Amino acid sequence: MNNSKTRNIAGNVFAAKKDSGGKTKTSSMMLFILIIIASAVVSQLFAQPGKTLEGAVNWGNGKAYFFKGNRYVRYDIPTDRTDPGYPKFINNENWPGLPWKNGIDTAVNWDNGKVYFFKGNRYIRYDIAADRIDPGYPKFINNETWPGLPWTNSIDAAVNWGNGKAYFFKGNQYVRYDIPADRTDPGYPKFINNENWPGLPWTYGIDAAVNWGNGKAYFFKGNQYVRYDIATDRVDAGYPKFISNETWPGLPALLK
Ligand SMILES: [Ca+2]
Repeated sequence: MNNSKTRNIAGNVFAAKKDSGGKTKTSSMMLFILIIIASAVVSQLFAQPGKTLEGAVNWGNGKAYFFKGNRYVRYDIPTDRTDPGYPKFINNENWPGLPWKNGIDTAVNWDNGKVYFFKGNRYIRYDIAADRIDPGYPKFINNETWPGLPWTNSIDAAVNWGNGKAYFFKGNQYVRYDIPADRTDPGYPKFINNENWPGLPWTYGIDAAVNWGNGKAYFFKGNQYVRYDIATDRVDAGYPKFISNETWPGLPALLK
């Protein structure tokens, strides 16, 4: 079916060429090229960018932020819904000093009044009280700034576990970072698997993770999420679920 279609299109083009004069031949070829360019542009415009989150962070004041592309939403934790007026754009007005307008890899609240944002091979420290990034950033992700972290770019997700440890995820691996000692714990990276993360349905490519501050953490991948119970150290029953307006009111608007 597809082959014959291709043959017909090719045949028509050939016939058009054969029948046309010189000038018409050139213009029909240009039209052909324009159609190819136009279809490429249209397919880019309508391409599903992937309904996935890029970052999630608990701000520690009853609000959480979710990032995707060049936009973000503020989520109200007590009422469990997206605040009115969101999504908004990531810009210098909304995030003073943030050097990036899109594609945040991950963000993590360090629980000391600072939030770290990561993008590519760099990161920044954001001061919650001052509501702007600290001077001297961005810095590079390396062994001096993040001792023991085995990666220097494109962190998938990071979450503060609330017990002096934070977890960083990249690909099929993760590390546990000791916050007071400011270094990666020995023995890491380890693999993301059912032994290390009981009940987690994914072994690679975590989009985002956030500690909800109530003994639960959420992990997001694609159009799904799981709720992880920190005390029992396993995914709660009934997960994964889909990210929808029922499970995360207002959040799907960010993923469009
Ligand atoms: Ca991410």
